[in-house]
Amino acid sequence: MTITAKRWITLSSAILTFSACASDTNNYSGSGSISQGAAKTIEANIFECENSRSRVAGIGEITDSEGKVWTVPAENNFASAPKAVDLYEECAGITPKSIAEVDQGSVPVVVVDPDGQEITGYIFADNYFELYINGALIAVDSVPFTPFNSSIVKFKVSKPYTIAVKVIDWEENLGLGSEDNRGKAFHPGDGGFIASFSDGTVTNADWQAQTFYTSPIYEPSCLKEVNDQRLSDGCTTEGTNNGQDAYAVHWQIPSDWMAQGFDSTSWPKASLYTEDEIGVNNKKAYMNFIDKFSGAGASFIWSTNVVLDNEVLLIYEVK
Ligand SMILES: [Ca+2]
Ligand SMILES: [Ca+2]
Ligand SMILES: [Ca+2]
Repeated sequence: MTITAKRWITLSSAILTFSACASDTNNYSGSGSISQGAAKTIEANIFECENSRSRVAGIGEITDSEGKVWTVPAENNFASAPKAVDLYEECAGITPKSIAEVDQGSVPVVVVDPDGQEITGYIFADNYFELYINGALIAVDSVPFTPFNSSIVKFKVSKPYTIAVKVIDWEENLGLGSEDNRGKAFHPGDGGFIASFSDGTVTNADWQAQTFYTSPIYEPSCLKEVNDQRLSDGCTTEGTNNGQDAYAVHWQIPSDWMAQGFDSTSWPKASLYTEDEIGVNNKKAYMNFIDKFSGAGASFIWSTNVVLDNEVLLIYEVK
């Protein structure tokens, strides 16, 4: 059998293309699983905004290089879990100018321990949070993506107790970790989480933060790991108009991560971010209640990369 010249060229270019892809993926040597390109949209939009404008909040699935399927931006309980009461939520027309205008007495109390202390929490997340106390899901954010909102929760619990929060920096380009923003079709959005509680607990560097989904990554060799630190500070955070082939790294979340007693001692400490870095000075959902956030001594926290880490778990034990 003879191979014509034309057929040989087609074959060899196919081999070259394949090895180029394979070597890019092989540049990644970390503990996660790597996928490339856009996810398949599973739900086009899980949130409708009546009185304002919101980015489309979809959910997708993507298959990694070994055939495992991952949900992006993250598995979540938005559809089924109780929503936190809104401090500020433009889609629902809830726009108080300060905490004094909020009827805090009407916020339902979730009982974790019947003889515990009643605690009020004030929360702002870019973009979405799910709050667990001692493994019990207290409430989830009422707005998954935008507009930016803020929340109030109440629960009854005895010390010591464990706060566990899943935070998601939502994405428009599912599986690609990006959104259409600042003139770029694939602009990597950023995250950020801040909260204070009436027992004096605040978000700070004593919390632990671990990423489970990092994207967009254009050159997997930029990723590093040191012990349990999943580092992407060597990776670009620039937007692009050609982000459709971006990589994403996924790590499996332990099923009992939110439980009291879960061993997170190897996780990194939370990284702190300023209000300027998160960009909240034009967000009324934050500024109208700033005395419950930075004014209460709380800091914005996330994992080590507030731009590229899109699904982050936060854990803190209140003594
Ligand atoms: Ca939100
Ligand atoms: Ca991001
Ligand atoms: Ca964001």
